[in-house]
Amino acid sequence: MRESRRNCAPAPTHMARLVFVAAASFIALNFLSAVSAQTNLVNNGSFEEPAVSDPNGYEFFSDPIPGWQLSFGDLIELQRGYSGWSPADGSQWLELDSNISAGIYQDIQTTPGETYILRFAFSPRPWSDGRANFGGAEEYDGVRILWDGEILDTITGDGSTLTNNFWTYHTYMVVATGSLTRLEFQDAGAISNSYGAFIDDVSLVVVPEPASLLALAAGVVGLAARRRTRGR
Ligand SMILES: [Ca+2]
Ligand SMILES: [Ca+2]
Repeated sequence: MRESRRNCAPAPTHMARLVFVAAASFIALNFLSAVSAQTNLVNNGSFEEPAVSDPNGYEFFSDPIPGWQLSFGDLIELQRGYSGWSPADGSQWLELDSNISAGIYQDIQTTPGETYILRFAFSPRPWSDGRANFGGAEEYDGVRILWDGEILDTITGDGSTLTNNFWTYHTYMVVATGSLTRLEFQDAGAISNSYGAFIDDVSLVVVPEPASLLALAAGVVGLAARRRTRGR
């Protein structure tokens, strides 16, 4: 067996596989840290302004608030510790069904042709505040995400068994076609009833340019080569 194996292409050694895995992990980690180091282009993406001062933990604000404007709906509702529920980031989050269904948007300066990573947290509204008892029951809460007027995705969730916010993060790669791009979130719940989807921690960052990723990859190849030389 040993003899025939020698005549074939050499099987990757354990060390070679380890180096490959280490290199791939190194690239992935550096890519992620390069992305996270980018500036968040979304203004007030965590909905921390204006600060909710109502002791009940929720407040309705007139349109607009810092960074965000209504595309439809009447008021902008922010919550802060309402019913003991937790934010995804900071202290506050936004409810997309305030008095009635609402949509909010922000026009962001972008570079045509550039790729960005959009990320945000979504939670259906928990029913633990007795929502079902005061006519608030609906099958699901939801959010529709629009980039430059096009629907990117629609996410729905059932909060009927939740006792606290249940945040999930959603990430998209988007490309800008103009120097100003509209990012919009619309309520996509079953009914307009003043109970709806929560969003928080919205970010948009530039994807690191291919040139810097190539430099990274070159660095990894160099590292692997040095290891091989040392191993001989
Ligand atoms: Ca927040
Ligand atoms: Ca609703």
